[in-house]
Amino acid sequence: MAIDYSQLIPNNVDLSSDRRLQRALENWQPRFLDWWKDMGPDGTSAFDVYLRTAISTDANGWANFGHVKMPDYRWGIFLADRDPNRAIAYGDNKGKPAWQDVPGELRTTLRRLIVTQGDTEPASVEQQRLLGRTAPSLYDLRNLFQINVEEGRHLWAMVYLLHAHFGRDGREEAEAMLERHSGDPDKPRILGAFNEETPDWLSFFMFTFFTDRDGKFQLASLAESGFDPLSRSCRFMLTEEAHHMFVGETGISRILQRTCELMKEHKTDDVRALGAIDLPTMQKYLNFHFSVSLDLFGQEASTNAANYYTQGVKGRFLETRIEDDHLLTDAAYEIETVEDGRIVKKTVPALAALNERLRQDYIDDCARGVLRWNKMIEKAGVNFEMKLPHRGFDRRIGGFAGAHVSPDGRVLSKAEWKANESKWLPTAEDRTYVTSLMGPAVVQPGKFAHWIAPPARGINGQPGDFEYVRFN
Ligand code: BYC
Repeated sequence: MAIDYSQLIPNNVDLSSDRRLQRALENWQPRFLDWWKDMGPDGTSAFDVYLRTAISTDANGWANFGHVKMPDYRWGIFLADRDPNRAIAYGDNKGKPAWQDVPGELRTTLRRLIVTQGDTEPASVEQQRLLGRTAPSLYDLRNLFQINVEEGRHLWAMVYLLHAHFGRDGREEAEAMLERHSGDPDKPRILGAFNEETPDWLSFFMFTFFTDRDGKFQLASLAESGFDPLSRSCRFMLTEEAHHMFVGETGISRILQRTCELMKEHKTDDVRALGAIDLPTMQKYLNFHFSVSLDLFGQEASTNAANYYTQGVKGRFLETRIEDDHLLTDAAYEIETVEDGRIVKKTVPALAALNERLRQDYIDDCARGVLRWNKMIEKAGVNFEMKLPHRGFDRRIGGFAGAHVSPDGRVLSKAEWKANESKWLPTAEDRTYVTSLMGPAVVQPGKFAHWIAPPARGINGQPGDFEYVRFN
């Protein structure tokens, strides 16, 4: 369905036919814009940015490019088209028609999941708020802003669901989305990773590779929801998510490329002396962002996850393509956890292990990206391999929390951990070094900061010296 841009809130949900809902969202809109002004990309309201705006939800319509001032971006409500025959694919309600309204008994559960999902979107914009000041190029600056406006739209997607389906509670939750802030000691964001800082572009690219990828897997699981409006919202969000992970993967790849070029050219590993980011530092940032993102999948054995599945609220990644009974009542799954100072395998009911299964899907996906980085390093003639650390490394949530697990999966004493921590995780000195490379922003079209290679191609086929952002 085409999106109606003539309205204050562009949408493809026929908003004008529900005056009450329309008014409620029109009341929320200025509050969102105030939040964007205060907490969104700093000092950017006059910039013209070459952005992609969705004009319809079909394959051709969501990639429409042009220069736009970000506060004028048409944030709106877009759901993927409805399949009138869609049935719930799993759990106790398997085979029943998908719900168009929230079943009373699932109200609290669904609200909670939607709030948790929604909360991450503005959180990431807050985390990235200052990065524009130190962008390594106009191309990268534009990509940052594209991600930021789309995260804003993803917040709109969840706020629409709250307003449309959860009455007063939903409206209150929508307000609270703008009141919690990333890293705020009194009102923090809900999930751990979204209260960390994203102070530099290496962190940003790692975040968009690892943490946005959690978004991909969580959204895909929620796209299997029996609650059809949630499913349709997530389906459309996923089309945008792919670009965010592309920015992360290619961003890291371009830093690696530059580092390898300098290593070869100057026959040295010490590229810090040459103003680039050395490979061991890249590995430490990877370790940090991977483990923080693994925590986002929750506990290995979770009754919450089992209930979501049984009730038909949240499915598995690509649920309908899996060949089994989609009930899992008799199935088992092997998880790893720490017991008596050792990593042990335990077989638990598959229903309880759904968070872990999704985490495994995620790890496999991350590993494919790391393989591509390693191919690039190898092709550059450098002998170094980036590695994902063990799933138990530096965890805060689940069975590994509190244990000291090395990147290669050994349980260590506290003293051993302390003696090695600075080899595995970014130290204050590493962070100071990386920060020292950042900024001021490189704003000449076609120019790039010294520590990163140019991209292989421009956005939407644009030439290398395209003016992606005009500062006015
Ligand atoms: N931090 O039974 P468990 C994205 C809590 S990213 C803090 O395992 P469950 C994006 C948990 O809430 C995708 N607390 O929980 C990316 C629970 O609390 P209660 C975001 C945590 O429910 C980049 C307790 O521990 N979307 O879109 O099975 C940029 C027990 O845990 C954490 C979603 O997450 C944590 N890391 O699983 C922009 C989807 N982990 O009940 C955007 C919606 C767990 O004891 N959320 N806890 O009070 C969910 O599906 C689930 O809430 C979780 C947790 C998977 C997060």
